[in-house]
Amino acid sequence: MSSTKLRRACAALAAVTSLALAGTACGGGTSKDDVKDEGGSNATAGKADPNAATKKGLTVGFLPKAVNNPYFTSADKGGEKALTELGSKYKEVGTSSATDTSGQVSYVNTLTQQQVDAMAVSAQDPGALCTALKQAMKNGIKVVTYDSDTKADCRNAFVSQASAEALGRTEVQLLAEQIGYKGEIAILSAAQTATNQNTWIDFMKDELKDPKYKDMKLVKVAYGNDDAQQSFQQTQGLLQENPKLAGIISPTTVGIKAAAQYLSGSKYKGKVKLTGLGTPNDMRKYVKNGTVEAFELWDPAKLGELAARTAVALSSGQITGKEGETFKAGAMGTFTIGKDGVIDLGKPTVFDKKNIDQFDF
Ligand code: RAM
Repeated sequence: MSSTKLRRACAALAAVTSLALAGTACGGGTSKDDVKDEGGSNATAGKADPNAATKKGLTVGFLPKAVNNPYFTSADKGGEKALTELGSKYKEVGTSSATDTSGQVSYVNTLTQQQVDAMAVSAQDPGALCTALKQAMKNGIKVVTYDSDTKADCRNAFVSQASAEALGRTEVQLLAEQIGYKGEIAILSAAQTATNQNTWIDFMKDELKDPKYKDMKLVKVAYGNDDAQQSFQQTQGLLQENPKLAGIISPTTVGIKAAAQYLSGSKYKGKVKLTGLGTPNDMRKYVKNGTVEAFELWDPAKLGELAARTAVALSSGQITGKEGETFKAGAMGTFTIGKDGVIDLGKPTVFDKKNIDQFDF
């Protein structure tokens, strides 16, 4: 059996049996570092070859936090488009809830069992997927996280939407300007375990330590679980429990839309300020009706495209995920891998009534 076939057989076995059994049956497991690619190039070994040919005919599985979130529909469509252009295949699997961590683990195992070449995963939880992702990598599958990361040793690279620090700090700055640097504020987040939101919230808290925010107080972090109804109810609860609330930051497209919907139909419209991360198409009407002044986001389709191109570059051996490696991502240009295997998409855009009509996503 060729090394690739053996690796694939072991991958399938590992996904359906206990890890110990698979390990024994596969002679203790094959390290990704000693797997040679059938095409002859040392695609999975420790050294990147930036001039290696881009492989075609690969299958890349996308596993978003939740399949019914329009943000991920846009992101994954970007991934699909890029893979089609590159002559590879796209597939998407995933749970319908952003808090079904065990469901997400099962989908990692499913993709491993299906012997995909690479997977792009937006993690619902930083640690829960690790064992399954490591098993996938052990079997030669390239693992890219996008949007929401796992631990650095549980994937080959993380495609980040923007600098997490800049996102966290600018959301506080945006709200501070809107409330005149004064008053009680709250955060309406997604799932309590979401790696991306929690990282941004840590930077928000750090930003708030600056003396210029001394008259602002974070009174509560609520979780709407990226579910429209729960986010709507959490917004309602925040305002009932905190009648002096001056503003809300919602760093989730589902949360900010639901909060805007609630505020827009309430006596708080235009009085309690709302900012965070939303899509221009979701937020347009709330900007136009005076509920929301300004918010930010990146283009989700570009994030998905970069995740797909990173997966193909990894599978082609052009990069391994080490800091300093560079690769060409088609018309998106050249990207350099940063510390801990992080690749930044770029800078987010701030949307307000002046520019919102220029965007359609
Ligand atoms: C939601 C998800 C996603 C996040 C965006 C901003 O759609 O929580 O992970 O990146 O919002």
